[in-house]
Amino acid sequence: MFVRDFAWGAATASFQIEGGWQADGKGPSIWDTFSHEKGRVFGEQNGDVACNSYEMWEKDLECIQQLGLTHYRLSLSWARLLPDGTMQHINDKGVLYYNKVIDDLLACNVSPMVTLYHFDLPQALQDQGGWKSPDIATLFENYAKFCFETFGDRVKLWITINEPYVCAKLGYEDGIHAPGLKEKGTAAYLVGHNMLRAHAMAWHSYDSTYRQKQKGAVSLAINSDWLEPLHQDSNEDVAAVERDLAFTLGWFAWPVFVNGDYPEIMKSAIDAQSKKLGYKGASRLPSFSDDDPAILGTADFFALNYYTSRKVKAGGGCGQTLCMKSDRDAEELLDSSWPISGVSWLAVVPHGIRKLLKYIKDTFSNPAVYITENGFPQVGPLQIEDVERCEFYKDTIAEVDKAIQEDGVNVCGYFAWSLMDNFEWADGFSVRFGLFHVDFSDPNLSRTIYRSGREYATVISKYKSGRCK
Ligand code: PNW
Repeated sequence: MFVRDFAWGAATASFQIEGGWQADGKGPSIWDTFSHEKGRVFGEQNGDVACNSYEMWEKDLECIQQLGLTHYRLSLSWARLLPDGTMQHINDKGVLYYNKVIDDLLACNVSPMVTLYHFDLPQALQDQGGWKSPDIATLFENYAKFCFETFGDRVKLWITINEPYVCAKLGYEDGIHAPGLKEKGTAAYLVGHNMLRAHAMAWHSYDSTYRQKQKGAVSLAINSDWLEPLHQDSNEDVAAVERDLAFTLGWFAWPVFVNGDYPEIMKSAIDAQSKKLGYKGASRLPSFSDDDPAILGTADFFALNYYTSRKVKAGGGCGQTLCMKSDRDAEELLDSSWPISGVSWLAVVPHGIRKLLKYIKDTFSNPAVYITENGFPQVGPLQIEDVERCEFYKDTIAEVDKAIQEDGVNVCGYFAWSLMDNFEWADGFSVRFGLFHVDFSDPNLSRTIYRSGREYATVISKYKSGRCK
């Protein structure tokens, strides 16, 4: 059963919805740069306008009210608040904008969950090395402190960094997200390392300076698929699952929740591969030193983004060159019995969320868990009657319910991705994750509720009614 104070939310991210990319003194972010380059995003689309939430926040609020959400997860645009990423210059208009959003939410009895970083680094910081530079951790800490100071009297749930795995892998290994680098087998580990340092410094500063007064909670959002061996009875496949989990969920969850360090299996696999390929120099996976902030214990809850599941077997590397895929020596496959959604990476596997939640409970000492993202994409012709997505949410929420009731997982909230159709990164506007449809061909960018939005509202009102009139 979902308890009365269970958080029923929907999530968005600044770059994906706001537009106003140059409005009122905002500085450019790496996604502005990236999406303005040819060949990066589907149809050469960009986030210049997106859902225009910068000007149309009231419309978003109407959607939030229509769903009856108890919580709304949004992210702050670092470059809207601090145009060059540093405290040299504070953009008051940006502060005003987020103050209004937060105040309006609270006036409607909706609690904000605020992400500080959701993929959109100020370009000025990228120009100084971005997440590859160790200096980024202090710059992020200063930005985080500024946000705690400015908004923390009203915001009680914070996410420092959204999906460090996706930032590092897609941005620096695969090159399909900003900043579009393909420095295989090296940069992503460094980026992940600096993200962990940055996250930990922000958490420590909240803990020492703001917690007592503001009484909030801070975590980082970790994305993970549920992984199963291709053949249950194959020891090789079982071992491949363990490696793959270490390289995805474990990469960020081990340091924060288990022992302050990367999983042993990840460290040894990377070093073995370096040796095999004659890679000279320090380990490609940096180690934490005494000068680094303590990483262990720097999360007040577990924030999970879950979308899909995979079957795993050993192998699938990239030959004699360095790459993460060879390091992990695990190949992810789809199961033919799992339906594929509109996008190739998202197989529909609702039972995976229950298994993953149980795994998190058992592995990380039964933490409080917020499911900070989960959703289903639509591509091709618009279907306002999105029956497949309705099934997806119904089945997934039922699995979360079982995880709570039967497995005793301490799930505190569920956030659907996303409140409305938006800029889906490299897929532009061609992939729609919304509970509301946004008509991007209409100058008014009108929002229309999907059937899944109506059904989600019914679910919410069943458990909690009358919060938002
Ligand atoms: C998450 N992939 O990112 C993000 O947090 C959201 O901003 C995004 O819109 C949502 O999932 C849906 O994609 C991902 O290619 C982006 O595997 C790409 C992938 C996974 C997650």
